[in-house]
Amino acid sequence: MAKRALITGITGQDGAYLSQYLLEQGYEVFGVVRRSSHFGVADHRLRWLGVDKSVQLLDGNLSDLSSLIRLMEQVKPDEVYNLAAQSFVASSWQQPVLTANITGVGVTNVLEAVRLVAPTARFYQASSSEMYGKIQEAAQSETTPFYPRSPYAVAKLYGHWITVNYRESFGLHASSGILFNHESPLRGIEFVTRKVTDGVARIKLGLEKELRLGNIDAKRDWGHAKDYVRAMWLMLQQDVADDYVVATGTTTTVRDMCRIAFAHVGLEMEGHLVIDPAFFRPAEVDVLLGNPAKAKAKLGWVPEISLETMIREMVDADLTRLTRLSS
Ligand code: G4F
Repeated sequence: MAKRALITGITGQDGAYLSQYLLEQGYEVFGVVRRSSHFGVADHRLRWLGVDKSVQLLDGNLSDLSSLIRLMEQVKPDEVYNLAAQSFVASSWQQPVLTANITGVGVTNVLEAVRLVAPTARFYQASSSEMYGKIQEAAQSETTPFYPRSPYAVAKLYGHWITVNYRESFGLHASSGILFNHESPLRGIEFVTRKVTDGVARIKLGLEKELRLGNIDAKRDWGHAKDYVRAMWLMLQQDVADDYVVATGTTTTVRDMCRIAFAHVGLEMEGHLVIDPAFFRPAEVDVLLGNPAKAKAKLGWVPEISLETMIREMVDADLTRLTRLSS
């Protein structure tokens, strides 16, 4: 019988790529979606990957435990992937309580539903490298102490530890993937890589003249979402649940990432890039660099797509989209 996977956050970047990956493995895929009056908009990423007709979307909400309990009873999942969150760091200063409720306490709701209804299901929590914040070690691994620097990171830290706690308290097969930044053409426009690739495509097509960014000295360890969803799945195939850093092991400044995007369309970024203090954050994570040695050794996971290849793919996808829109 086909395995059944339930994904919260299925309409996001990772939810779409994970759905595609699990369908390729022969899974039946179910996704939790927040009810909205904007019918037909939420599943655009699933449509982009051509998997919208192959997944079943069900109404539910991370802040409503009873909806999650009902979904567990209905789906009877073998694997549960908790990807839903208020995931934009900058917004977490504007909506700190919502971020705490969904990105933090929401994890407990999903874990409770698993514990009460589907205790043998394997659980994946989308933890984040943002938890390292003001880094305590040059390359961050599973043993590096955390120092969160935003309401988002504080909420993610709660989600991480409640996952560890449910594993230790109730013996759930609950794993936490500490994923470093991961991007793709399906990335939301508010995140810096996609903002850059969209901006570069607009400038190339003559639709805009400038690209306004905040702190371009920040450094991130960027990988491709397609590679990273494979690591999520591998974690749930292990006999014993555990926590894993998923990263490339290379860090790059926003400035250099930007340069790759401009160079791809034959432009110099200097004439177009404007530094705008509006995009600076109240507290910044200056540098993130992951050490993925454990994921490599235990999961056999290695990233396959480089930053350069990914940024070029994103710029090309934005050029295609904008050309279609403006013709
Ligand atoms: O792309 P970002 O918004 O991603 P951030 O804050 O690192 O968080 C992302 O990765 C985390 C994993 O580490 C996830 F947990 C989280 O959900 C999200 O997916 O910003 C990256 C860097 C920051 O240092 C930011 O200050 O880019 C800098 N930046 C400079 N100018 C900008 C901009 N970021 C954005 N979004 N917009 C700018 O104009």
